[in-house]
Amino acid sequence: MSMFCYQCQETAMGTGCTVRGVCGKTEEIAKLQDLLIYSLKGVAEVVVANKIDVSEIGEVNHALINSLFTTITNANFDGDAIAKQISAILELRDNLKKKYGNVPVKDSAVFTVETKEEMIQKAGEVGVLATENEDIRSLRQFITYGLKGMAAYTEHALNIGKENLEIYKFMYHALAEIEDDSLTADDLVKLVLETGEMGVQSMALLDGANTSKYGNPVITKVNIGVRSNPAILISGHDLTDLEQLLEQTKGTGVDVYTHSEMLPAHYYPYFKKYDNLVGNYGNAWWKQLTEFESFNGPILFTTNCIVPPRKEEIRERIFTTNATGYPGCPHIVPDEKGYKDFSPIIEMAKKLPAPTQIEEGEIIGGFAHNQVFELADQIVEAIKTGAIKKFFVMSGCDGRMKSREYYTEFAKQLPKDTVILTSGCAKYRYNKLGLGDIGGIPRVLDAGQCNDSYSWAVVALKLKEIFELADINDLPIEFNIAWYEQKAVIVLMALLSMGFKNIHIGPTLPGFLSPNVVDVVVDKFGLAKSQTVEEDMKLFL
Ligand code: SF4
Ligand code: SF3
Repeated sequence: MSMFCYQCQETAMGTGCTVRGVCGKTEEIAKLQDLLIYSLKGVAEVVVANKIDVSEIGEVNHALINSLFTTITNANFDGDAIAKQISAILELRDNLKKKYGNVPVKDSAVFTVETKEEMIQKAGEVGVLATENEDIRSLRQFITYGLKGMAAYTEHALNIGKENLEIYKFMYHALAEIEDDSLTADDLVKLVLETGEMGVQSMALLDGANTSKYGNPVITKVNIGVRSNPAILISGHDLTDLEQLLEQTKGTGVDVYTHSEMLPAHYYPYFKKYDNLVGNYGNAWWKQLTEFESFNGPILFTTNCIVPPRKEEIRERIFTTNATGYPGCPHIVPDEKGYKDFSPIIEMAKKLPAPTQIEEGEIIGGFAHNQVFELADQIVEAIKTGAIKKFFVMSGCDGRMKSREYYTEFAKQLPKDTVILTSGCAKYRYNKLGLGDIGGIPRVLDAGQCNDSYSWAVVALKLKEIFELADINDLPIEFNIAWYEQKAVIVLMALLSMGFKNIHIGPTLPGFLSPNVVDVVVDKFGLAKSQTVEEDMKLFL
């Protein structure tokens, strides 16, 4: 076995990628990512052992979240960039030791490596399989993946200038705890829930950051057709990158289209003033190889998910920023004021043909918590009269697996008195089906990106209050979540920590959950795997 990774839903055979990632990750990238995580554990050891006040170590906090984010599925395939990041983390770790003293003895806090080869060799000793007990390994990885998702949301908030020091503090604490061999499985289950609680905080932080800067999302119809100008496609989740791109393309004759998880940007009032923000092109991330081809113009990745481009012609049009990276693709870094120079992308766009139309029409979204609260009377009335019998939270991710057709079929077969609450790229499985409305309320309500799953938790709490229920699980809300990468893991953990029970996830259970850990989550939280559409329809209704 040359590598081992089982962090995402597409992991080979449902158990682990051992030769090459299904995502395209090579042994080298997998190992460098393992070592980056291990280096972060060393930093955490130093911070925790020395009781360092996190408000004094801003640079380390930011490197921590950026590094965790770098290891998320489909974010970074650039080995040189990851190796550089490892060296930077080790330098920060050693500077902390010099400044704060009290060096802990754990290997993660003292090991040294110089070259990429040494890094790869060291990684062989410290990867996922270094923990022999499969249940402890499972819980440690569950927490690690939750932290990765949390880091992504925290970084987007940071880009807007918003931070919550408690989140950093928790991350160091959790990374140090998962290095601690004295912790039992029960201790780690407790830490899973604590991670979920902090996940709620990270989504709340990002929600606050996004809405304070860009306004509360409002109901919006988004064009899915094209115009005749040359254009740039922006993908990922970072709204500050979109803002800078729109500012820099203003008046240049270059249009901007969103892709995949950037679609919800259209819902924010702030972006409506840009008349060159034309619409959303294409679908979820996994369709990018064909959609990038017909888009014709350059593509900017602000976060995952990158699919390694098979054609050189497409690779040449890809730019990355933030935690993303791909070998040979220009990576745009901000100056000390946070300004990113997107002029190479704009210049490239001007020389390329306009996008080829692949769809036409509009899709509707913008149902984040504030907008839903404005419709509260209408929704409560519809529940009371029985016009709406049930809500189905179908947030999460989309992916390549054929079995994900389940979600389209499930949406189609849901009775007409049910409403789908969605967020994340999972929506592309049913947001163009034309499922109609119930007295003016669309049957698919899109709150936004995966982090906006937070909105559905807020809405559920509000409904619990309105209907004066003792238990949130007494609401007519079912959860049928599609997961793919580690942001969905933190969303799931957050829901569990909030007390939501009987959540169904699919298309498969996480490969990183060992049989015993599966038993615990089934027992404690009623977590279940989605079955066939027919079986689940019977069960839910
Ligand atoms: Fe495999 Fe997923 Fe890991 Fe990629 S991220 S190597 S597909 S488990
Ligand atoms: Fe999608 Fe990658 Fe998870 Fe943000 S963009 S939800 S998969």
